[in-house]
Amino acid sequence: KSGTEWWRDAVIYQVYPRSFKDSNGDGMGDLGGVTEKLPYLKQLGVDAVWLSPFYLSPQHDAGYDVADYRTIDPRFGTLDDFERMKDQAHELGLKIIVDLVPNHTSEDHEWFQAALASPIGSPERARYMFRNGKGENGELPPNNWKSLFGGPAWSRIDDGQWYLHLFDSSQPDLNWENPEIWEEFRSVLRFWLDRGVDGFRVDVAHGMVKAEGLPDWDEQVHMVEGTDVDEKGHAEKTMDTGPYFDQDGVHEIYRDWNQVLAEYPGERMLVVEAWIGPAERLALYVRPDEAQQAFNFDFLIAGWDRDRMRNAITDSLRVNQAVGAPSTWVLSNHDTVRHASRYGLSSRTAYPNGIGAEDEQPDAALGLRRARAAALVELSLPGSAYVYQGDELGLPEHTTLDAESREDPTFFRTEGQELGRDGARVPLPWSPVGNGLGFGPNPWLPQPETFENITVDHQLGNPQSVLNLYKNALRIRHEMALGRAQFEWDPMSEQNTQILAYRLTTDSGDTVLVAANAGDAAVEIPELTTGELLLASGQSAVMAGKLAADHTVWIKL
Ligand code: TEU
Repeated sequence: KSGTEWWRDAVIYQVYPRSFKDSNGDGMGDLGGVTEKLPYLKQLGVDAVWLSPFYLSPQHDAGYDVADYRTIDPRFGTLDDFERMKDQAHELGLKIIVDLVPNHTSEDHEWFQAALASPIGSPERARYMFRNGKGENGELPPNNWKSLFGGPAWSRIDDGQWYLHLFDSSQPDLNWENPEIWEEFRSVLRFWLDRGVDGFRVDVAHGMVKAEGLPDWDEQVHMVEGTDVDEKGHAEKTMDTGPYFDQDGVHEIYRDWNQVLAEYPGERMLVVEAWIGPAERLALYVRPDEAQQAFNFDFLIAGWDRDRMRNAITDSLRVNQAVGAPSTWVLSNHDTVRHASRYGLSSRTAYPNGIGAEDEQPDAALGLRRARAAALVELSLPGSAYVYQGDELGLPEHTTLDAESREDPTFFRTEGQELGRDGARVPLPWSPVGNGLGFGPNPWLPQPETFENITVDHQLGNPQSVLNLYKNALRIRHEMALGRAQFEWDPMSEQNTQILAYRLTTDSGDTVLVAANAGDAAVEIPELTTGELLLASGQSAVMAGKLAADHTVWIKL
């Protein structure tokens, strides 16, 4: 698809390397495992693979704490393993996107070690956010910022200075006012571009530039008003833009990187991870001279709620059209509760950041039914779709992991109040036979019993499986080029408040009606009788001209 900006309608599969496939039996997935399973991804029908970080790291935040941006962590392999994986992917026609973590390094990075070893005011300190504390002896942190993982965002070192870390204390924030940082990241980009990567996923892409003077966080100023809130009052928080997020100056970085990518032949892309609202603010990151895509988390947090999904779709298409960028559609990632479980909670819009120890257990059957229905929405919308490894199996969250197995710093920093994200990061079940269900022996996180009957092998052999639903959806999506189709809401969406219905007109002039029932009762859809049913989210989706609750259909008109 060269010359057509492949990423505009690409389906991009997120590999979480430590949990995908272990090729050397050390309990942790690796690049060899990815290479081994590339044919699986090809068969599934995706266009590209995004790999979460595999760089040298002490793994305090599962690799989002990078000690060396140009070295592969030995747990995951070598640069040769990377080359092999990339070459094989390209031979299969799959693009490769790697993760870039520019907001912070690991405390083990040589720069941070040098900063600790150098005096206050030295150029080594100036690469990070060191400040003197408040109070008589500087014993109070420089401001009131909190770490996103819980606890304070400042830690104090021996000589009394404090350093900023928006995440774990092992992840010191870089100082993007320092030109040396700009130079280094240009060089890191070129290092991987020279090695043939097709794109980068930018971690905490809205965080590198902090507000002038590092003012205190103020709820009155920094909370985005008026977003829907679940019964725990949670959703509003996702759109906290803070004095540390979404500062106008951050766009200079994307303009700079856009130029770096343009030095290279082929169509390379940046996708930014920015948990911000409203949609208009997010669209600024995908202006023609910045990044190519931004994750659409409004769609993710909309849950299985008709009105919120509808608004998220309308807003995203509108703001992206204005800047000429494709919308993206995301249901889950390694930071959120897997949607097959989230959709099984009593709130349709349950906040995605973790099921608490005291919380209700999800209704697995309900969650799975809705996950299948949501997949047919996600994979039919125009633009680019992200599939997190295991989405295609309908994997549930592991909600009963014991404390000893957990590794996510959010669990520790909140003293267990938040269970954290490990439940969404459990190694994939490939086959029913022993050895970590085909992942490899002694997986770094134990798999729940429920994985035993939903392995890839089981699902390949069952025409009704989630895996085959994904394969069918991706095949039709490609054949009809749905990702580039014209979108319009079907009038049904005005008349009926539980139906999400839209029409897609393809380049070859076909029209597909997508109808999802996010209500509680079956609804009559006349086109079920007059049109051709292309795909249904389940065997009981359609009965007597009616679309059952929690189901989606694709109908060719
Ligand atoms: O996440 C950034 C982020 O802002 C949210 O995902 C959220 O704050 C977090 O999940 C709260 O628990 C990115 C990565 O996706 C995540 O895995 C890393 O831990 C984080 O950055 C730090 O690098």
